[in-house]
Amino acid sequence: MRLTTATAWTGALLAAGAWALPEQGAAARGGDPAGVASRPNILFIMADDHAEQAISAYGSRLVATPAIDRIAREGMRFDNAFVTNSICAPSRAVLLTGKYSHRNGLRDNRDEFDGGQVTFPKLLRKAGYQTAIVGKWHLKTAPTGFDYWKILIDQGEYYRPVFLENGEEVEEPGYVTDLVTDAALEYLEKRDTSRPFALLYHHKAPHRNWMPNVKHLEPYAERDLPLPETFWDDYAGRPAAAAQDMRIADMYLSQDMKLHEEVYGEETGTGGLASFPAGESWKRSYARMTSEERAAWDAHYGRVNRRFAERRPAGRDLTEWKYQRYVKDYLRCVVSVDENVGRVLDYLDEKGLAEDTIVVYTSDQGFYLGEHGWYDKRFMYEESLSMPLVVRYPKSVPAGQVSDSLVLNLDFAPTLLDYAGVEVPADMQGRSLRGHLEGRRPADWRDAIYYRYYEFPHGWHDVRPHYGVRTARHKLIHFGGDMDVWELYDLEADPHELRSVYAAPEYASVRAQLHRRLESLRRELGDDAGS
Ligand SMILES: [Ca+2]
Repeated sequence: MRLTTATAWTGALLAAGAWALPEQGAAARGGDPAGVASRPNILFIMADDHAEQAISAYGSRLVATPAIDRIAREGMRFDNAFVTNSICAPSRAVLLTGKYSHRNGLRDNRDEFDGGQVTFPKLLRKAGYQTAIVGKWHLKTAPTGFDYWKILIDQGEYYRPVFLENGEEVEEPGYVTDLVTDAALEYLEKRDTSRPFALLYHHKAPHRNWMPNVKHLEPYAERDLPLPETFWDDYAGRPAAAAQDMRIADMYLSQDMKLHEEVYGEETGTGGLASFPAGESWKRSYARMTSEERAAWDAHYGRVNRRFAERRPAGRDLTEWKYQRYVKDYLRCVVSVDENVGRVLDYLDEKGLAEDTIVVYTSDQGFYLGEHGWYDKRFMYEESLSMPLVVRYPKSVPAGQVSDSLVLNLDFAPTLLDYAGVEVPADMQGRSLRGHLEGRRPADWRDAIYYRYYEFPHGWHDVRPHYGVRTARHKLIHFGGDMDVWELYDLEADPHELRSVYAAPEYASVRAQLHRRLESLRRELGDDAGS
């Protein structure tokens, strides 16, 4: 059942009985024998493509994010948090199931999520929690395990987005990040206060094509941002890095740069998928704004268009111009996300809920903000392998902690179940972070993580399928598809991963150890070989 044809499947859902009333929790049945009411509330906040480089708690040089920083300051920041497959839908399937892509069946953005499988919201709901998701879903099939859902269809729109509210289509005027937050607050306001809640509050922003709220257009208007050190990477010795189509230099002049057709003339960007009708797509996005929004938009971008028409940047000059345009819009979207996270934190304070609520802020993966000359994600290199992760729970998590343990998005489901007092199914592949959060790091914590990316040759950006292992210091990657290439990085000597030392004689023993570790991880996790 696909979500893209909303009206068709709404009927099917009704027929299938998906509208049955939520199960009643113990507390609602009278009394509280299971102690449900004393369990923590869960507010799980996930942004889309929000890189650590754009969060001030992680030392960003680019933007201030006071609300997200507050969660970090009042709880724990994880500095080595990673995803198992750096792309939108697969990351969300890992979150729900606590299982790798090869086990939950969703390997790339083309796959559909099997909603019949066990997920942590289903288990929480069975245990008496009221469960809800608002905002980005992106798993094609209808949500299961939630009492309430109000989701965007596919990627969603920045302006006047269309939501599916428990199956019913609702188009709402305004800006998506504000509207998703309104939905979250409305849900909290209407909830049953006798039972704990688990709310997944998922932003679309700052996903491509980075359309800011018109009230946030002025920041960065008159100042330029610094280029990352690796911006002009030549990809020497890294054929998969050289072969991708995700360079800022190749971004669309229409959809990404928001130039008008009369200014750019002919689209010269490949944008990650040369056959994509970028100009038409941009016109449709622009047309979604109200006349007032459009007037504010044009007041700012009209100037950008005029300056572009006067200067006509080309070559490296054009690439640097694109970088400024891209990253500024990205950061403006982040400003709105942070402002809205602040609204929700304020709500928890006002209602006296902060003490009893676990608040998680994370993203479905990291992102390139010009490092290696790129935007997008997918690669097992640090910027996209990483995800920001900060967690606050005043009742049991001391403030001001930082962890450098290797943690994964696989660990979310076991952690939240653990805190809710629900048994973690044996076939979930992550581990609870509770010990870390409460200052008791388990002695047998993992010393290596396994990664695998699949989307090739279909889909966007031409990143070759690859898998690998990362330890605290080293990373071994195998690129397949139309290649057969191994890379090895020493993250201490080469933190930007510019020089593969796979063939270097002095790394022979490290290489052999990593190969063994990779094979043992694959056996342990039940992933077969193959590229
Ligand atoms: Ca994403």
